[in-house]
Amino acid sequence: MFDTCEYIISATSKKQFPNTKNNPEFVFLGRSNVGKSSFINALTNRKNLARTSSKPGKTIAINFFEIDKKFYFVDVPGYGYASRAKDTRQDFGKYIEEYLVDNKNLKMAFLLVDSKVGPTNDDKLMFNYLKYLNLPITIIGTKADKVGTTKQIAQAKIISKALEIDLSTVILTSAVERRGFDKVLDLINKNL
Ligand SMILES: Nc1nc2c(ncn2[C@@H]2O[C@H](COP(=O)(O)OP(=O)(O)OP(=O)(O)O)[C@@H](O)[C@H]2O)c(=O)[nH]1
Ligand SMILES: [Mg+2]
Repeated sequence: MFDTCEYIISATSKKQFPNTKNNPEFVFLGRSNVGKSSFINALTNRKNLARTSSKPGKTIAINFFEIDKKFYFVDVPGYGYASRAKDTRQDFGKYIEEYLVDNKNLKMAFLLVDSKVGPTNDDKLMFNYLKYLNLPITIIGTKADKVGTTKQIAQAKIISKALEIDLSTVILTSAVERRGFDKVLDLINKNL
């Protein structure tokens, strides 16, 4: 577990991005309401590090968290939230892109998809975009507690097939049941 988890800033433009001192960064992406902020809280074992909400569109800036004074977790606004004004959505796209492109410190993009729903078209677009940027990607299934125990593997297969990736690389997690995080922590440790 981590000793310190510190909120640094909510950035809405590139010039607000903090100087991460060439330390490793890990970003969590996914559609709105998929459970990104809850995931970060469960992963760090903190209740309210990242703000969560039952209403989609809670996270509206890129939030930086400094972990153990030596690496960063980055929580970004979710995509695919139709009710958001169009110009706001374009702004989001712009600064998420500014964050992702040419970011040499970014060790892993965790793409979160709903375990039960599987990858949506937006998820596939994001996955392809991350691949195009040559970023290391890990697919995380969220809210696995909503999938019956017997259906877990079948759901993971649906995700791996839809994205054409190896089944063994899909990690199903539940922030509610605090499950699946060991594998994620392993991946993070391997990239430090
Ligand atoms: N059952 C279940 N619900 C979850 C889980 N993780 C998150 N949720 C719920 O899903 C909703 C959205 O969670 P958030 O963590 O705020 O989602 P987000 O992806 O950060 O959303 P945006 O900030 O809008 O992009 C909340 O009501 C959470 O309680 C989970 O593992 N299981
Ligand atoms: Mg959020």
